Amino acid sequence: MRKLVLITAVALLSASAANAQQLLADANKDGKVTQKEYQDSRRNFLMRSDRNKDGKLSRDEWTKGAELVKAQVRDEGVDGWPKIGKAGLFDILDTNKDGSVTPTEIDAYYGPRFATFDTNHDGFVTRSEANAAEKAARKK
Ligand SMILES: [Ca+2]
Ligand SMILES: [Ca+2]
Ligand SMILES: [Ca+2]
Repeated sequence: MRKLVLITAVALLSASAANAQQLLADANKDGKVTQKEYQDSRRNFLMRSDRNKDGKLSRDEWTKGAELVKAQVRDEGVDGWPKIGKAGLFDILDTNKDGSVTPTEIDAYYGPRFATFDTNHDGFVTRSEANAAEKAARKK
């Protein structure tokens, strides 16, 4: 029983580290993340699933990509992996409902999200802001 608790705690810790790292898409390593860095990282991450390289994600590509990420996270033993890749996000991102997600649609979604992390509205998300956002997300 004790062992199980320990494993869960470790899994939670690594999940938290992964999330904070993901949020801190600090490309130029200056300790803070700009909106562009954040959008670039989300876009690049999602567009990796564009298998036929036509510059957009079909639902099929999305699903396959999500399965891949899920498998990776599961292999790393990160808690909460079944929640990853829920189909809902595809529909949220596909704002013009043409059945594919484009880089423009991805940027349009993650731009305003960045603003919610940047609590003092200086255009940068610092590590402490990222941690606070991550904590808030965990409470929901
Ligand atoms: Ca930076
Ligand atoms: Ca594609
Ligand atoms: Ca679309």
